[in-house]
Amino acid sequence: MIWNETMECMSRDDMHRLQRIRLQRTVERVYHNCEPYRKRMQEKGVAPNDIRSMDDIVKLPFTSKRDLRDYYPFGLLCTPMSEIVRLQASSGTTGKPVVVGYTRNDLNIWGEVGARCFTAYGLGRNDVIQVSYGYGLFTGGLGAHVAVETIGGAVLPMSSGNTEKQIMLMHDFGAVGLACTPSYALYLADALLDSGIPREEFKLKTGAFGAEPWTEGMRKELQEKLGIKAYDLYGLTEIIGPGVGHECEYQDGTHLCEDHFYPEIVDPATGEPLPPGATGELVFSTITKDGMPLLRFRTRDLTSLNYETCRCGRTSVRMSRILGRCDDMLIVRGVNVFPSQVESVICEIPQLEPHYLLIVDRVNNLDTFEVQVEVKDAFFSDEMSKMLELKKHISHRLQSVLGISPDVKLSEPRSIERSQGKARRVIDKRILK
Ligand code: DLL
Repeated sequence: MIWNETMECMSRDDMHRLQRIRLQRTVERVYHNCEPYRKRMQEKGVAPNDIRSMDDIVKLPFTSKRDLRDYYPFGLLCTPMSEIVRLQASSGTTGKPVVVGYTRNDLNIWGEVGARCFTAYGLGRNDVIQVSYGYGLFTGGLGAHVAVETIGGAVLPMSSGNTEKQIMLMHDFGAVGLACTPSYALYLADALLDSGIPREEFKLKTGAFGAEPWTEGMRKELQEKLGIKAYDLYGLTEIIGPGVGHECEYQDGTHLCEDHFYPEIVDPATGEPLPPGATGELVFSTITKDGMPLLRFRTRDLTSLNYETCRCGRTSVRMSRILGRCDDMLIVRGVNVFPSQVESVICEIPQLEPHYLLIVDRVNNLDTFEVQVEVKDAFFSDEMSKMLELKKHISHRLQSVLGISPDVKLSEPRSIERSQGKARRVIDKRILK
């Protein structure tokens, strides 16, 4: 099912034309209504009428999380406060949060793009959809909420936590859709098993998972454990929240709502644009938002874009799974390591649970790298030789994928801390030294 066929299946030429018009309008607006943008553009020697085609976008300065911090809280708003009807924020690792202001029109856009996502997952007006993303300043809960309301489904606003109740209501209310982080979905899957309620008594068939990187292996695990189809939901606070992109029934790339959020891929080190298909840093320009439009925002997310028409009929560009964030990349003994690479190895080994933790440290000027991973109940054994053999196998697989060999520590079932929101997978003790 497609929510907005005109926009989602438009020819590439028409899309380009629409994007150009919308970009030009946005550039005009930020230039005339927002001092920091005007200053930056003047410094770069670019004026609104220099943007004649989409290719001219590279003339515009980048924006980054740093700018949102520097102009905290409202310095990047392009409308008077009287037009702002909602504030959301994302907590950074340090200091002040990143704040975003939405006008009524921005909230309508959020509902529209969210509706595209949930429709693409096959959900509709007859479905009860449980939203177990956190409600509050985090955009997950309220973003998924407005999406479900827009498609006319019945939203069950659970927020995260209170797992027993989550399972009870999922069962009693016959929830068909579940929206939460993939790590929380995994937690719920285990809780569902523990509840003793037969799986056939649940109506769950669709998951809308995002807010953190996850792998194909994790998808398989979730689909099997919950008996559902698990779809990717992508977004970020600065751009709007969940709804920037979504998978369709073919689960073959995340369609971006590019009539609202124009994507580019650049070299994360130099900022130079990369050719179509190349992997690099995703950059977004919002081209319809009023409250706080962002031009050329550096997401730090690493991915690639595919402009071929999808089998579902949508022409919208598809991004591949987020490999990780530039700033999540660990450099261990000079080798680049992404947590998602470790996850893909763990998910392909049947004796392991997809619960893991990477611990990096520096001892005597040498990096140490430990991967803790849980062994499944059925395989956990007191027999030393069995466990040693498994450890060797994991080390060998990690070595061949990562190019370095971590110390593998097998943990007992359910010993690694579970997450109810975004999972914390990495402890880098070197940062504290
Ligand atoms: O996580 C918004 C969101 C809520 C998206 C619910 C999807 C579902 P932030 O807290 O600002 O916003 O974090 C944004 O999370 O730049 C990515 O690094 C990561 N991320 C979000 N969705 C995905 C995904 C929300 N589907 C940051 N796959 C982004 C991989 C994701 N990473």
